[in-house]
Amino acid sequence: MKCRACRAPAVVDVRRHNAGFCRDCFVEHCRSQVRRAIADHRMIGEGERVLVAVSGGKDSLALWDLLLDLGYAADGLYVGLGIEGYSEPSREFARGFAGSKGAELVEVDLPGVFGYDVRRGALADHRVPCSACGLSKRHIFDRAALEAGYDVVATGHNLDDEAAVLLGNVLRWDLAYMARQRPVLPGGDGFPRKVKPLVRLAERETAAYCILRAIDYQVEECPMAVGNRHLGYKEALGAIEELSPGVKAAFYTGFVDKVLPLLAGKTPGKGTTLRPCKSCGAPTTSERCAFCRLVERAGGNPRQRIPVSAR
Ligand code: Q46
Ligand code: ZN
Repeated sequence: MKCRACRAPAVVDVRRHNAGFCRDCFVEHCRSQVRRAIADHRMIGEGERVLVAVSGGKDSLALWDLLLDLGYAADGLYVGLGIEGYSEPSREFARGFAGSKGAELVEVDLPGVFGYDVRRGALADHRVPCSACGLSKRHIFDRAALEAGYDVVATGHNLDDEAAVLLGNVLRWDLAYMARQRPVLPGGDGFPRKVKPLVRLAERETAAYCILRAIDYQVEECPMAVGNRHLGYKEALGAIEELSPGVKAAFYTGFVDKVLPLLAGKTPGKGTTLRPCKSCGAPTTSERCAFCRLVERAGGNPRQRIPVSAR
């Protein structure tokens, strides 16, 4: 197979585009997909400071690399989840990347700062681990970004992630969740803007990107992911994509272009009054936010501010 752009021998094939790419043209393909996502959805404005949610995996490191290459002022934020055998090596991949680029990595360690880990938080708050983890990460990304003056938080959700979440929401016709599943969540009311610049790239492409750019990343799956519904949805969509290349992208982009505009006004919480959490000041609908309640149940220490240590 030849590269679609320059006719050199191809090293990566992207079946949904029915195209192969050589190394350089594939990297350029990834850049142009990210450039287009950012432009189409007005994700990042000129001169804005970006905080990239970095896990040490392929998606977040590819995202960070792409944003830096496209000239954005992008720092990383790594949240240590205290997951044995997984969190520490993940942090080392994040540090390794930051070191190789001379980029700034901010670190917040859940056990060190808040006195609990994901497993304990989940048990204490009667949640599955991914729910306790997601709640903790969202809170920390939001607070850290606002406190440190970033304009926007960028996450590494790729096309496969978004299509799998969408499938789950569609199977239940969960209109409120569907309305929130946007490539950009606008900021305001005490929340930073949140963007997903990788929505036009599949998981296989972000992995190939890291390999071709010699980016070392955590290849192990999180041990807490076992039984996660979204993994099943991803597999199901993968099987459909095999039969019909391109259908996954059509499913997701069709939703964004045709369905999301119809869901305006169905966002959960719309019209409810937010007030500052009594413990941490984050916007919430109750006296104390869900994060502070989780921290307390897990026997940890709620914090007024998030101490970030830049490396
Ligand atoms: S890190 Fe956290 Fe993921 Fe592990 S516990 Fe679940 S949500 S699977 S992105
Ligand atoms: Zn709080």
